[in-house]
Order: sequence, then C-alpha cells, then structure tokens
Amino acid sequence: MLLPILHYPDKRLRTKAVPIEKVNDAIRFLIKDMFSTMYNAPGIGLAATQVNHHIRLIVIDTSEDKTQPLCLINPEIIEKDGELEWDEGCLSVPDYYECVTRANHIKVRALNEQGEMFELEAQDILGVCIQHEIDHLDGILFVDHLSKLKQRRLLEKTKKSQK
Ligand code: K1U
Ligand code: ZN
Repeated sequence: MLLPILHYPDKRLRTKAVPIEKVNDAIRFLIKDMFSTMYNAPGIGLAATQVNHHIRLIVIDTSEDKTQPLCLINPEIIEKDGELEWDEGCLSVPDYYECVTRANHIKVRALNEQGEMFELEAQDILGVCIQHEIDHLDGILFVDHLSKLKQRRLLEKTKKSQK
C-alpha cells in the first residue's frame, strides 16, 4: 500500500519520534508499505515521520538497481568523523535541492526487521542518507541546515505554490 507523504511546512514533520519497543508484525507491515512508498516516489530513503508515523524507523536503498533494501529501527549514530558536502533532496520538500555539510563517515547501531541488533559503517550517499533520515526522526529537515535567507526564500516559494 502506498502511504501519503507529508510536505513542508507541515508541523507534523517537526514531531520527535519515539523508540519502537517491540518489532512485531504491525511494524513489519509498515516497513513493507514504506519501501513501496519510497520506491514509487521515487526516493532513496524514507523516515516513518514523513508518512505520519512518529516512531523511530527508516528505510533506505541507495543502490542503482534498487536491490539493497535496508531497514533501520531505533538507529543511533555511535561514531562520526570527517566532513562531506552533498546536494540533498527530500520527498517532503519536492523539487528543491541544496548542498548540506554532514559527517563523511558514520557508524550506526540499529535493530533489523527481526528485532536483532546490528552495526553498520557508512560513507558517501549511504552515510548522508542515514543522517538525513535520522534527522527526520528528530523533527529536523535538511533545509534547517541552510542559511536563514535560503529558508525564508523556500518558505515564500512554498506558500506561493500552495495559493
Ligand atoms: O528522506 C527523504 O525525503 C528521501 C530523500 C533522501 C535523500 C536524498 C539525497 C540526499 C540525502 C537524502 C530522497 O530520496 S530525495 C530523491 C532522491 O534523492 C532520488 C530520487 C530518485 C533517484 C535518485 C535520488
Ligand atoms: Zn527527507
């Protein structure tokens, strides 16, 4: 099932998501729908926050042929270093791309769909995407990393297009 994606400046995107206590079938159904929604958009990542579920769950697939689905439940960045600039987009901010500086290399700890803990090291687009999606779980959008001037221009453009 495809899920509706919340769009900036919807205030629900500012909700801080809560940890998932038990990885059960309801969570696994949501994961399946989130992957369908992400691939259909199309996108390379999606956080539960974006589909109005305020729990700490993200799905990602940065592969070219869409064969490497990755699900992270209760993800935590446990190490980060370096800096990297990347032109980011967001399914909640359609048709808007801007350069953001993030850590170049991260180590993340999370649960998988079976509720088992794992650790993953990531860099380049995968590392950027994980950081972008974890920001969503904390109610942070990539545009928050931009200058106040760029944020004001985006808000004006969004309000005009909504009229
Ligand atoms: O969280 C989201 O809104 C998804 C977002 C993830 C992301 C993209 C770029 C840098 C950081 C995080 C997207 O997927 S935007 C769409 C996109 O980048 C894309 C779409 C189709 C093919 C390739 C990329
Ligand atoms: Zn996003």
